[in-house]
Amino acid sequence: MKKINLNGKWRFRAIDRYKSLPRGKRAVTRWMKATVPGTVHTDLMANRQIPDPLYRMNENDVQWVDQQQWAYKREFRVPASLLAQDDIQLVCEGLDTYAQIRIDGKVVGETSNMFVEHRLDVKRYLRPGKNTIEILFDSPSIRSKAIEKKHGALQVALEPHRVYVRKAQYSFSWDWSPKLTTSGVWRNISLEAFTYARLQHPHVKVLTLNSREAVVQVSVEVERTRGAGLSVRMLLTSEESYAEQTSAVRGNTVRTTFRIPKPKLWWPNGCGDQPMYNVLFSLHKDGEEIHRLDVPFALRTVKLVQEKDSEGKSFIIEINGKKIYCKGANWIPCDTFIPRIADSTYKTLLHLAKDAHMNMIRVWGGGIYEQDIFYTLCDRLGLMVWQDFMYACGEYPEQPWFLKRSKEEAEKVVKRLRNHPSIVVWCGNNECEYDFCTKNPGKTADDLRGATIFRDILPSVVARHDGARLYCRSSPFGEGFPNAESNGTHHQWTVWDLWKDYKQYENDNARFVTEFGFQAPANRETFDEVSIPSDRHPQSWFMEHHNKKMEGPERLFRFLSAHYRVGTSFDDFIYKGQLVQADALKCAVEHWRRRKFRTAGSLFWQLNDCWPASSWAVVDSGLRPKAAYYFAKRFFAAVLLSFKKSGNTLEVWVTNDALKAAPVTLDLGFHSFVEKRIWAKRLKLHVRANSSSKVCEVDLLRFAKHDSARHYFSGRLLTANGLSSEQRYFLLEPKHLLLPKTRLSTLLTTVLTSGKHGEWRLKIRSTQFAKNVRVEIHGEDVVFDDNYFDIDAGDTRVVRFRSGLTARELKKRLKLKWIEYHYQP
Ligand code: BMA
Repeated sequence: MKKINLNGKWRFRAIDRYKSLPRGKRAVTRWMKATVPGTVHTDLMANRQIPDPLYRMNENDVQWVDQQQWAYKREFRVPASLLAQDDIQLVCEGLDTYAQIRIDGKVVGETSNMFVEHRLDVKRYLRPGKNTIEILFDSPSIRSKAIEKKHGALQVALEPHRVYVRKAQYSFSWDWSPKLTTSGVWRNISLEAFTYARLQHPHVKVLTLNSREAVVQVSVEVERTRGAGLSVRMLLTSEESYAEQTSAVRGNTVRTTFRIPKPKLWWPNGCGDQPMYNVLFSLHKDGEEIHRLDVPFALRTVKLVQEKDSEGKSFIIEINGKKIYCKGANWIPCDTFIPRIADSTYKTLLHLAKDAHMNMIRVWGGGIYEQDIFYTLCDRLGLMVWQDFMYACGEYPEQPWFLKRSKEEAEKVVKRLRNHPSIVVWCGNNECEYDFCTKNPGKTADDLRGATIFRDILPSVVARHDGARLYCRSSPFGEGFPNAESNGTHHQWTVWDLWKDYKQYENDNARFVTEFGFQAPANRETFDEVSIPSDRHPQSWFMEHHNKKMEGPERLFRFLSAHYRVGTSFDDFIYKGQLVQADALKCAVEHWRRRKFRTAGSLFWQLNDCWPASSWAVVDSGLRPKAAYYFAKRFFAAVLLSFKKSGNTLEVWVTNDALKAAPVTLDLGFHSFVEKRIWAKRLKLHVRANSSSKVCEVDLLRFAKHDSARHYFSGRLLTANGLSSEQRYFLLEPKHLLLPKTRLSTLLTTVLTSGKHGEWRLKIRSTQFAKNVRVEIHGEDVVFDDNYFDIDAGDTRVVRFRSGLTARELKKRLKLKWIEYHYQP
């Protein structure tokens, strides 16, 4: 196998065909420098032809970009030795989207699906020496609108023509995404040449698995041009095991079975390790290796438990025979311009997810089938992946050409991703049936245009080419109404979207919640990067532009005013706005975790963002966590303490996600804001493995004589590993609490100074009760081990972080903020 990489320096220009340019703007038809992989927008930016579309309101001024056709070209040299090979393929891992590919002026292929790899046979077009490749991109919007005109508009949320084009749907705008419809060579491009044969589509499938033995079926397809005497060697390795088999190539597939004694199982984060195995496939011709593929995999089983019960039917994911409560978040593409996303962005986000005790990430259906690094990291970090197919919020065409494209896409995607142990669910789409049935009362999911794809095509592709994972028709989906609470999966959007406040979450008894969420502004530094000082007001045009939800900005105030005192300071708006989001997600998750396993999953909307905005993300596009991220670290804790008010009783619950029982100590307290503790109680408990139960009740009437604006309850749960969970219960909304004036003093110490980043410990002491203390190192992006926490009167709190700054610098830049009402007793 020989490879010529065609990434790197290209040239590009507009083709003067569509004239819809803004007045005064001339088409950019001279050749300019381009970078591949990339997008037209990022190349135009690099050539100073457009300003940064994410800055201020620039998005509005660059809408002409996707109304043009664009040409990309480069030259490359073909050595004679390459032409001597049997077959030469142009491998385009991703073309966005309507592309015509030419070599030396001759059309070698046309593509119309950005999600999949295209391989084109190009040998007959190549000459020894210099060759030119040119790729012409048609306007995705103009093209899809023309197709829509021909075939008719479907019932679709947002831009309706988008469903006709197999392209990331958020790129046509979403309720968190700007409308920046991209084009370009967005993944690697290369030439691959081979003689006799090459390997493709490896598959490692776990047939049976128990503690004594795993049986795995290993197969690979062989694409052949000619030749006898071919064989495939399959070498299975792990830290301890080694096994090998060689098979002669007869048909198109080579298959064998391996038995692995004492298998090491792959577990979701929090339940065990993620040991990986590997199969090395090597193809030999007359004893000489001509191609090899290396395939990491892991051993685990997935089962969905759907059993009838008093509430309807369960929806529980079992891994290796153990029920797993799924904790996590929804994932969207982490930039408007995907090719510029660095690997480090994936690492940062997924490590943040793991550190917050998440074990599942849902790749949402309006984005992309993610880059390889995403799945590799999820495999290693124990993050189960709920993988949607890329269809969202609408009907989809059912013309034969579209169904064919859907099937081919699914086959390529499943074959590409099926060896990743992290992927546990394939899901047909996002909200198509739910949207349709809501808008068309009396109709069923089968009446949806596109049902053929989600009901028939996708599950049969999954069964045929994978066969070891779950398939769900949509998220949400279940029997009866697609968003029923009694069975299947559920999206909870009454709260926030329909303007209801978060306490309503406690009335939702869904079986597995794949979406619910609450908006909050991004962090100050993230907005600062794309704004000017006059933009930095909660109600500026900028802030409204950077919130894509209809009436999103208004809702931020509605919920802020329900819980916190409202001012117009920008910083206060961000700080408190983030606290409302954090409180909301906490309320929901704690409720659903108490219901374990009647509710068996809580995935909030959304982990990340694609641009600087007010949105449902808990980590903003600058990769800066919002308050809700730190709350998630606490509400997803393996052993969680939570309070639930029921009449005049405060129920105390312990939820244990560990697969082991745990002895714990529970400390309860009742405090005033200015004294340490008025009442205390200690309980020694034994919490069962993988369970949730009410461990005691506190009679609130006993405390009725104390002013509810000045007192609160606290709880601390200690396991053998130390503090596992901590809670406070306030009798009133924060806006009505009579919080005292307090003084916070700090002490900074080094834990470790070796390496690039020193490790620091910051002790914070508060004279009186301090609510939601935010620690910040001004101008430095620091992720703390905890933040936005409360400190009881006279108590000390320690936070840890890493930073390369000196102690002097850190002290200078240290800023603390908390809810100050300056109430003087
Ligand atoms: C659901 C998602 C997304 C959307 C989000 C927030 O509908 O599936 O389509 O962005 O809610 O409104």
